[in-house]
Amino acid sequence: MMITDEQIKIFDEKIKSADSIVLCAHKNPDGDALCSVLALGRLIELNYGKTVVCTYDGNIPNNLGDVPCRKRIKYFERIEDVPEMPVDVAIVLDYGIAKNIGGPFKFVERAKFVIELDHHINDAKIGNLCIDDVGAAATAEIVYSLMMRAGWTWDSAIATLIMTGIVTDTGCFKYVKRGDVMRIAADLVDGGIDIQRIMNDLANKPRKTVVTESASVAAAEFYFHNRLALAVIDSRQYKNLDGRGETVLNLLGQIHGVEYIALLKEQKENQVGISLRGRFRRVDIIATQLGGGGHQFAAGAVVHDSLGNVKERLLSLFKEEIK
Ligand SMILES: [Mn+2]
Repeated sequence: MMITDEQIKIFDEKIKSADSIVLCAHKNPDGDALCSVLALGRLIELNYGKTVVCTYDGNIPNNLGDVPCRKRIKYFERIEDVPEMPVDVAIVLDYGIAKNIGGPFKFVERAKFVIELDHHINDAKIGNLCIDDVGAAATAEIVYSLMMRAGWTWDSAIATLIMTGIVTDTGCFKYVKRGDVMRIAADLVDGGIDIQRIMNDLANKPRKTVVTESASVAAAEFYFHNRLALAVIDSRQYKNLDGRGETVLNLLGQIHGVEYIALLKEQKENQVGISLRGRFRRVDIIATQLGGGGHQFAAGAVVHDSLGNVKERLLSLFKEEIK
């Protein structure tokens, strides 16, 4: 994707004339969502001399607790004078579909102008200016492209944030489809970024999380001649989880013959979070049928029903898919 001169011009004009700028991404931010918001926020402060408000809803996992500028992002309900705060420009990053944004969406609704940067497939864009690229491996890649095209100055905090977004969304370069993101990573490494340190900081979970994840793996069930691995984390164990239970998905995905991996998380009574992964098998269609979405081989949904009903429904969808 090429960011056009026209897009740069509009971005520049809107930011220059804005008195209040709010940034947000999807609820329960992952590395790409969180770091893209923080990187673009810092870039605007550095290059336009403007103060921005970075917001989120849900939880930020512990393993992202040490990313640069982490303290700059605020839980949306803790932003002072929320009811009155006018919003000139809202920037939504890595959001997928509008309802994924959660609480901060009220800032977006109030905004005079909305800018979006995203790499999700989305038929209902909310931006007045859309700097999207479905071929990008991470939204952080789009932030980098914008920074380069605009000729902005940047620092090591921004570089670390961009690299963290890239390594988390690419599964440390496992899901890379296009060389661009490797070239960006190469430039960041030459600029002094230490990938090993970033990976080390990301491997930083509470012990109870790893214990809960491993118990869920040990109790996993297998269906359709072992092609589907299905793990569950019930509401009692859910509070121990940090992030999405990525380790459960990764471990089950290492089993010979497993093509689909599903993790059901009972977030509370009658609310189940579903994470789906496919090993060269699409799972986004099933996620969409459950009211969610995501990427081809990594998708998810939240269903308001009992754990038993959700499991039954998921199994019947997989039965259709696999037959
Ligand atoms: Mn992303």
